[in-house]
Amino acid sequence: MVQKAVNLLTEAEAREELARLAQAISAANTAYHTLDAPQISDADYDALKLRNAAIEARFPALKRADSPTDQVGGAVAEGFGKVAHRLRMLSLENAFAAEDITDFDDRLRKFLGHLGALDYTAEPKIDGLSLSLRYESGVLVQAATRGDGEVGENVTENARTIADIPHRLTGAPTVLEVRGEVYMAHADFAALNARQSASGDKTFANPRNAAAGSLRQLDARITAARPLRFFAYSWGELSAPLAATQFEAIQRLKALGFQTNPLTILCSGPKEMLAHYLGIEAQRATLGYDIDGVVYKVNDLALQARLGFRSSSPRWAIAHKFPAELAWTELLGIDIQVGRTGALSPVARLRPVTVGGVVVSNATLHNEDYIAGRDSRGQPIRGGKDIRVGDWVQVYRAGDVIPKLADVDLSRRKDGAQPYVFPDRCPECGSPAHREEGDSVRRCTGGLICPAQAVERLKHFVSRGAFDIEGLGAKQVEMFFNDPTLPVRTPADIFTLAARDAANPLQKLKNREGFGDISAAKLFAAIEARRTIPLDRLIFSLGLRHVGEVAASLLARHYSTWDAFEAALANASPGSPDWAELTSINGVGEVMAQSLVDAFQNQGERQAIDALVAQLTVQPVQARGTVDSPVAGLTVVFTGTLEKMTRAEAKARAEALGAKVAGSVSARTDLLVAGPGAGSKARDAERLGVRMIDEDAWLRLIGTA
Ligand code: 3BD
Repeated sequence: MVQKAVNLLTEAEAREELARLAQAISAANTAYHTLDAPQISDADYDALKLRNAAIEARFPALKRADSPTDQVGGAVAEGFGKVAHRLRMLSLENAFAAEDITDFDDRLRKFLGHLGALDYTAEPKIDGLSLSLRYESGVLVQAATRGDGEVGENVTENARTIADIPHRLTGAPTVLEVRGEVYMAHADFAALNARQSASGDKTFANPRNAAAGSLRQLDARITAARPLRFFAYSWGELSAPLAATQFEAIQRLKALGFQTNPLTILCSGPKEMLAHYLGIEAQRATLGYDIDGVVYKVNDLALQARLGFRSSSPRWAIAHKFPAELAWTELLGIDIQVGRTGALSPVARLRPVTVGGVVVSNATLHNEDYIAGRDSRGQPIRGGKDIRVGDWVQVYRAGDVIPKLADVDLSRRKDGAQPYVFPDRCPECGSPAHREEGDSVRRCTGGLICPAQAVERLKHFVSRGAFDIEGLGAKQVEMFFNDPTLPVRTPADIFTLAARDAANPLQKLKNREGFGDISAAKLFAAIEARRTIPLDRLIFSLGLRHVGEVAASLLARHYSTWDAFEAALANASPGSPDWAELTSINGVGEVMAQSLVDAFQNQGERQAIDALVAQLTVQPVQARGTVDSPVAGLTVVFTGTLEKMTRAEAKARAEALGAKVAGSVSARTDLLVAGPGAGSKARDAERLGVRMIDEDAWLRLIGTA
């Protein structure tokens, strides 16, 4: 076939050809990876890929969601491509006690002003990993892992090898994202481990790890040989609604060809939910796959929409977890780890023991009071029993978090066991370790001269919400920290790495073990790409005590530019105008303000910060108006009786639209929404000339009347 030159293609022709190429390349990939039976020659395959890339280069706007450029294709793939979820993958709130479930139901009914019982779906919580599948016109075009909920990994080729995942759907909405859990059944897991050990390969600790390890194989042929399964339980972007209720939506997914969990039922209120929880718990051991609880979801999708979500989890769902598994083992020793802020954290070194299918050899001991058997207020915990090296202790795992201790068995305590003496010097740098009034932890006072603090600060610096430099993770940071030729001891050193490597003709990074031409160049490029950084990320990356991601964002939004932020902190001291401004920021308290001021007025810290900023271009952050709505940025007050929704719902909705909701009317109020029975607030508004509207006008204003 004679092909038209790329530069002669019209836009319509290009679009058509990209669609054809995506299909052809995907079919070739499947034949090669999944079926292990290539249907076209390598040269033809390369020609297709090249043509696709050339068309995309000329028409970048036409690049498809399932572009072959982003797929894991041949053996050259170095890692998975990133996929930004069009709709965020949310988290689930956890509950452990029955009261948490009745509280949950009460909270929702109050929020909605609902007097009768609410209906919920109840389904087992599969202990696997979540996956989002995107179908366009009924064709599976992309599969992405959850990642951090915003950005996941493109595992399309791998997902195509899972038998439970249909490649084509009939009768589906044009755009349909199906979300669910990838897991491995017990029998398949046992057989896989048997095969692995027979072939001398590593075995997996539990089915969840086996599922994760199998899905995240760069070579889809390996995934294809692993018996993965998939249950659909939710959805993302849709071009048309699936149904009016959660239960019907799941039935619709089943009708489309997905596996849905057969233990999904409808419940009316907490009594039935708890009964189903006990029923599922009783079947847990015989299900044939791991579950770690039951998930309840409000059935009516219109109510789900009204309930919305806060920060990252929906208000309308909750996970009721099964009690954690427990195991007794011996405490071999207590190690002290030094964290980013100097905190000395005691860690129990345990004789390895299996807890819920995972071998545990460490557990957190929190702090010195915890070891001594006291809580932060000096009240006894564990009945006041302290923990000594050599004791028999009970460990448990709750979710993926680091294991904890539940109890200590005094009857097995060895003669002569001594109470643990918490160190008063940093085990890493020898500096005094102080415990401040009101603080539960002891901290190393060495600051950046303490190598442990410096390394942890660097790890934080390159972490996800901070600089997030590809190819420079915790492991690489530790390597570079102690590197004789290319040491990285401060954040600024990261940005001089390439220049220092270029200036050293003898020991190039690319010639080292674990590196090569490509990986060294990639690392330098990834660092270069972060030389321009938004102010909020920069502030968070500094890793200052009490300054997390949310605070960093508030600070950046308030000061907008690095210069304004830096000047304010360099000049602020309690009582000064800069201090007053700093602490006036909603969400910034005295403790955080002091931590910021301390850092910016400490010589060592200042030097490190200045050297870093000298390497960067800091992007200003917009003050407000990130949400595009008629009420974004307005300060709104609700008063009187609202008839269409509760006060809580009105507040949540206004905040979701970018408005600030205040409790009382002042000169700074932009809008008073007054229902019947409005009293003093309406009079205040009138006196101050604040605009006043009724509930219906409010609903029209926000476009939901
Ligand atoms: C399951 C969120 C919502 C759609 C948010 C309500 C947190 C893992 O069987 N429903 C299920 C299961 C998980 C779910 C939702 N329904 N979210 C659900 C879920 N039946 N496992 N999850 N997830 C999925 C998560 N994963 C990793 C890290 C943090 N959160």
